[in-house]
Amino acid sequence: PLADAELAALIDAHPKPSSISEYSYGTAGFRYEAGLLPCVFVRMGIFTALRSASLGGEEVGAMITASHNAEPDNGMKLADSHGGMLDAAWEEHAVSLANAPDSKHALALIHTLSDYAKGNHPDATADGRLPKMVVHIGRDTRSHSPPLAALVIRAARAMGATVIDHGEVSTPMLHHFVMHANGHLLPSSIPQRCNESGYYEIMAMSYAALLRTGTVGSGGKRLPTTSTLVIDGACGIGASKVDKFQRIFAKLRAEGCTTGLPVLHTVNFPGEGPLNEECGAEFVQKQQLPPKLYSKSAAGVSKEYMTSFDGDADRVVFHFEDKSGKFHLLDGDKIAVLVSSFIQDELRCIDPDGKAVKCGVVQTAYANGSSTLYLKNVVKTNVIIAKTGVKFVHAAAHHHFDVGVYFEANGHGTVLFGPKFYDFIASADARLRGTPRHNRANIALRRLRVLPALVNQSVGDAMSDMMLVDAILFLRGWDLSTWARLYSDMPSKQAKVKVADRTVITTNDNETAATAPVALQIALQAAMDAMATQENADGGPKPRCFVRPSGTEDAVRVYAEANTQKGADSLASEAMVLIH
Ligand code: 16G
Ligand code: ZN
Repeated sequence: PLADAELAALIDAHPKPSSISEYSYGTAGFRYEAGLLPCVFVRMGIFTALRSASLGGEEVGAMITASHNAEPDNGMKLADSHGGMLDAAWEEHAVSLANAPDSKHALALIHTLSDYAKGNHPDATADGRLPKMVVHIGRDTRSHSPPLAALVIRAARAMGATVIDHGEVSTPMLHHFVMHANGHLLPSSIPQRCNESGYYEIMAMSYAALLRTGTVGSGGKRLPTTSTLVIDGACGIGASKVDKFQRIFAKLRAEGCTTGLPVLHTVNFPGEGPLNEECGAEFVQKQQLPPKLYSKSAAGVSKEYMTSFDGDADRVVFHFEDKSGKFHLLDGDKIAVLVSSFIQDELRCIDPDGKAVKCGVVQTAYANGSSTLYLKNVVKTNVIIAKTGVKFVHAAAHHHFDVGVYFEANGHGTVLFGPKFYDFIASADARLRGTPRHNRANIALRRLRVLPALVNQSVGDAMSDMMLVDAILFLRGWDLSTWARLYSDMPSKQAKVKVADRTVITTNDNETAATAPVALQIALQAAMDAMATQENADGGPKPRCFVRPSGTEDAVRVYAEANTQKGADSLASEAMVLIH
């Protein structure tokens, strides 16, 4: 029996604001100005409990954050029991519950969902009670996050759920906790650690193990230009967490593990400047500009080796200033190239035909054409273009590949390792046992073996991606300029157009072409063809332009790339005119 009266009172106390006609679940959950959210958050506290019950007591999570948005916004990302994004069918239930007109309608829905949960798990339900429910809650550093989190917690408890409140954490940490809480879903080679210190420990140990493989025979060189890594925390949660993580380095050093450890110098802590403003991954990647450094400790800092996180630390990009003071950005595409070529090279050291494990990269339409061409022609890997948004690229990587690397150009990404990869490691382990440690296949095996723990497989993770990239650069003996030179980005231009109704524009599955209005795509294609003739570049990627309705904002987005900045700008302007 549910505590109907208590639930109704909570729902009634937080009615739907009159300015909202319908809450929508965007690409990454609910995201609104903080003042509009109490209504949704109460209902999502109830909802997460129901989701956990529907999975027979598997643990789920809710993260309170608006990621790279400005400080006044907040939002919620939901984590399913495997640690990844909420199941699509349940997104619809979440939306229905968020929009129920009053507590009576909401309760009807709550009863339907709880009956469904009971029906699915008859063994787990005693005297008509719901199965066990466990909900993990995390929040970012926004000033309104604690009261909003308190609402979610109250509502989940009113449902009878056990709530584990992790306090201030990054989004990927919350996803990690949920993934690790459901130990039976975790590959056996990954140690189960469902708390903050365990999260750091797994990452630090696997990172150090990866560096150590550089001391024997192959690679392992830290250049002076990579000895200090400067981390722009976007004045958000990531900065505080890197600082805690860094303390483990001190322990490693004390234990004599000094090989190649860089100094992590964090700047832009919470409170030092406005969240995500003129700093952080979103600003740096979209504006193609270096971040403003708010911290006092940033004075005179070297800009040769830098990263920027976004406000909830699930995105990372790298950047540096060269000797002439010019700014260079290494975005998610560059990370995909670095990581996928590294993994593939190591796999080939054990399996020269590359047949045992199917590797591939998932990108979105925003991936720079040069990166796609490089992946296909130089890395010689499979490339799939999927719809924008982590839930889509993640699903594609999981579905198509045994080792699936996905990165959005904006810096969100990770690597997924499937069962065939783990089998491959187990059989290589048996075959290579007893071979000398400097044997290249033996080294490759030790490198590959630690990756599933170093990488956060639940979702993109700025800290974990940063450590992975740093380790690969160390093993390759590269700095950011060597990495940047792998290929040159095609000049590109992004723009957005406010329209009365963005839904009149529809696209194909991966958003590379518009399907309606029909005339729009014909005109875009003509513009691309004309640009190709005009620029007349041989061999390289062709000029490209696409438009898509945003999944997070009331606008249509435009992307264009060409062989010159002028060409990209003019293609984008043509597209903007066509949309108006
Ligand atoms: C969300 C997505 C991000 C995507 C962006 C596109 C997640 C966690 N985040 O922020 O991956 O690039 O939406 O926004 O999925 P848009 O649809 O407004 O262009
Ligand atoms: Zn984010």
